[in-house]
Amino acid sequence: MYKVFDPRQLLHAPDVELHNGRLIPHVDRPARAQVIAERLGPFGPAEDFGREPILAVHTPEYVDFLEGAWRLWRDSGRSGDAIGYTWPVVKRRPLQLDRIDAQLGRFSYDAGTPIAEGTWAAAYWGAQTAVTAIQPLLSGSVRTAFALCRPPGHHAGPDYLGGYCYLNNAAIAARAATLAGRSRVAVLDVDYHHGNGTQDIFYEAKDVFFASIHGDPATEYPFYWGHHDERGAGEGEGFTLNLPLPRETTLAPYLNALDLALEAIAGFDAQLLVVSFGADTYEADPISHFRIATSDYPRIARQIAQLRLPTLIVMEGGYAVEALSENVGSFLSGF
Ligand code: OKP
Ligand code: ZN
Repeated sequence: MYKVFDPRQLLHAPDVELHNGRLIPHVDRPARAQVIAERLGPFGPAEDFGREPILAVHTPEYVDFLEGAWRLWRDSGRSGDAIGYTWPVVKRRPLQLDRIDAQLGRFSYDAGTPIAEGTWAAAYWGAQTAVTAIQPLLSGSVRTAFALCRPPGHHAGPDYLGGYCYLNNAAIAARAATLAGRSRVAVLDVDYHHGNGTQDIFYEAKDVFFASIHGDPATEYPFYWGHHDERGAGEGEGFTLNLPLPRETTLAPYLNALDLALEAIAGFDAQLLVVSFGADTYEADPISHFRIATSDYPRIARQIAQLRLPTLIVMEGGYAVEALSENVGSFLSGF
C-alpha cells in the first residue's frame, strides 16, 4: 500500500478547546499523527500541488481567511490561538466585516477549532498529502493508498472550519479525481462523527456520492447534519446517504449499515473510492461511543475492499492515542 505523510502537519498544535463549558487541552494532539507515522511506515513525502486543488472545493475568501487569520489575530494584540466567540445566526445578512472576531464567526461553526500559529501550514500540507496519495490511483499504478492527514478534514465545508477540521482533505482528493476524468467517485465516511463538511461540499453534485455511517446526530456532534432524511438536493438528489447509528453500536449492526452503504456505492457504479477513516469508532475512544474493537477493523476493511475499487484511505479522527497506531494498522491490514 502506498502511504503518504508530511511532518509539517505536526505544526498544528492548538492549546485548548471549549468542552462542556470548560477549557480542556485540545483533543487533536500532534502525537496522533506522529505515532502512526513512526509505527506504520515507511511513508512517502507529500508533493506540492499548490492552491488549485484546494480552491476546487473551498471558496477563495475562506482560504485567504484561513491563511491570514492567526496573523490578523496577533496583529489585533491577542495572545494564544485565534478562536471565535460570536456567530452569525442562520439567515442573518451576509455581512463582510474586517474585524478578526467577526471573520472567525463567519468562517466557522464551533468553538472546538482554534487557529494556532502552525495551523495553516499543517492544513495546507494535509491537503497536499491527500492529493499526492491519490495520484498513483489515477495513473493505475496502485490499488490502495493511505493519506496520513492531520488535522482531520471531513467537518470543513466550502467556506467554514469546525470539528477540528480546516481543509477537507477527502473532498479535495475526491474532487481531484473527478477533475482528472473519473466521472463517478464515492466518498465513504466511517469516522464516528458525521462528515458534514463533505456532505455540504457535494450535496448538489451528481458526480460524487457521499455515504456516511456515524453516531446519530440526534444525540451526537455535529447535531445539525447527518440525519437519515438528508439525501442530497438538485442534481445531487439521491447521491447522499446517511446511516446514523445509536451509541453503543457493536460490530454486527455496524456491518449491516456498511452493507447498505456499499450496495449504494456499487449501485452508483463508482470508479474510485475515497474512505474518510476515523479510528474514533473504537470502543475506548475518549470522545465517542461506539463499541468497535481493534480486532474488528480488518473485518470492516475487508468488506469495503470487496467493492474492488481503487481506494484512497484518508485519516480523519481517532483520539485514543495509545491504541491509535494499532487501530489504524488493523484497519489497513484488511486491504
Ligand atoms: C472530529 B472528527 C466540544 C465537543 C466538540 C468535536 C468533535 C470533532 C471530531 N469539545 N467535539 O470527526 O473526529
Ligand atoms: Zn470523528
